[in-house]
Amino acid sequence: MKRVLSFLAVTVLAASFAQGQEMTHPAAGEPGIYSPTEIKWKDGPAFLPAGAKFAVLEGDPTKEGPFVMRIWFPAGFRIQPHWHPKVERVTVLSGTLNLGMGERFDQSATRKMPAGTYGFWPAGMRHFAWVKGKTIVQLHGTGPWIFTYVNPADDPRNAKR
Ligand SMILES: [Cu+2]
Repeated sequence: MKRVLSFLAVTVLAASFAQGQEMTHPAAGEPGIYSPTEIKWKDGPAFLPAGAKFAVLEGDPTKEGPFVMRIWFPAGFRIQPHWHPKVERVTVLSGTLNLGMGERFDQSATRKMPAGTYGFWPAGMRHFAWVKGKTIVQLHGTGPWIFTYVNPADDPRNAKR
């Protein structure tokens, strides 16, 4: 059944390309073309403090398998020290991400990642970040994507309920 469905999906995809149609509004995580003006941003993700927005473009970061997501940070946004059990891969699309390594947030000990920069760091590496102006990053990797703060008090998921 799954094979039939993916065959159908590929056929539909091929057909829409053949007709020269743009697949302008794919559902989040579904095959298609995601032009920057059509990306549907949502508040979140839940592991970040309020103010950020995100959009999942491919796959599902909560499940096994590859995913691509974007995160929009407002000016002045900070991400406290945290780590992931898998390699983190970040492409800065606009603005500048300032990234530091270590268990303690230190704004003066960060490296500038201006638009166009790519970086990846190993699983388990403790790191933190901040932005001066609005910044968009693209995160791609393999789910499930787990985000663990060094200090649990920094985790907004703990503040709820
Ligand atoms: Cu991270």
